[in-house]
Amino acid sequence: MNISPSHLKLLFVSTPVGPLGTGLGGGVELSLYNIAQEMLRRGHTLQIVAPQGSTFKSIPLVQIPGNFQIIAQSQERTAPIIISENSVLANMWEYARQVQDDYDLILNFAYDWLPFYLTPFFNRPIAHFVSMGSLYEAMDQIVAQVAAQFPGTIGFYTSSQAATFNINQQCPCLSSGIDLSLYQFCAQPQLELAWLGRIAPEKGLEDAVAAAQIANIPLKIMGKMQDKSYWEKICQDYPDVPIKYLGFMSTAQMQQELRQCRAMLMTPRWMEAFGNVAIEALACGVPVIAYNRGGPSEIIQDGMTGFLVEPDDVNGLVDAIARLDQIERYTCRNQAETEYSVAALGDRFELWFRDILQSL
Ligand code: HBI
Repeated sequence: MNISPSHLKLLFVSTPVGPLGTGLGGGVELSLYNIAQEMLRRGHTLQIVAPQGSTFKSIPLVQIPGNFQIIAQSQERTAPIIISENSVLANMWEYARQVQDDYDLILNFAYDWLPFYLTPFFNRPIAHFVSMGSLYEAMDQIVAQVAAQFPGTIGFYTSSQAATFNINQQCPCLSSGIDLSLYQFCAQPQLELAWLGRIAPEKGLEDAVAAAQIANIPLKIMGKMQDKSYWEKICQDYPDVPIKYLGFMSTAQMQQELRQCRAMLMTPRWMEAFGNVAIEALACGVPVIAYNRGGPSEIIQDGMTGFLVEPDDVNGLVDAIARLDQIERYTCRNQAETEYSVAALGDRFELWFRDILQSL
């Protein structure tokens, strides 16, 4: 295939769990936006296919109607594949099938079985960016099948995330990146802590609240209210803790709150594939105290840009909070600039795309 080295025509197909810009897509929304913006900045042609109601300022977007996909993390490991009638996932991929010849490469952002199953039926290469660790058998199986049939086309955030899938080949780990110009470094924080993420059981918010109670430091909570009953139970279990829920905010508003904090707590119950919120904190100069599992364990430099704590150990969080004076806040900002800029991210994705196209 004659690909001009400097110009690619890229079709990005979104996560089907909700419109882009609502926060329902979690960290993968931020990844999708940043990668798309950087590819456009580099002069590539790009189109995003996303559910109706998506808003991504300044990026070309085709909005597809249909019913959202249920979130994969709510399924049992042996769950069957579920596709609703008028499925937005199926509709997005029917659109991709119709327009595929206008593009050199299709990049899939959905953590769903269908796009993987459809891969051999397309006449254009499909790269799959897998945004979570292993969650259910049918997905593990189809991911391993596509990895075997199309080596190099399955990309992950981190190697610990990739390791949860039984794929016996080295897969590209693209890490992540953010637009650092949106995050202002803060040298003199307030006496408060931050917690960011979808309010959902897999994020372990109750541990951060428990740690804030013991340390007696106010905790600011930001992110999409995904599971209201989960939130209400935390409020009942911890009635007198100084916590404040600020809602799901724009990056500008969120970083304005985040940058003033002494530290951010990351308390994932599950194997967090990456943890974009960790690099957002580092970009503001905010150290991250995280459970030592999954993505954060590959991001945080223990004792330098935060602390890695024994998973599910609330007292470990409290001990780390007491040691925050050890951390030089500018070291956090510096790590974000070195490893997690959008330019570094764009280099990693461009290299991945070229490797795939050259292997055809
Ligand atoms: N569930 N079915 C499904 N499909 C997705 O693309 C998906 C999801 N759950 C969560 C999610 N994507 C994102 O929030 C994470 O990948 C970050």
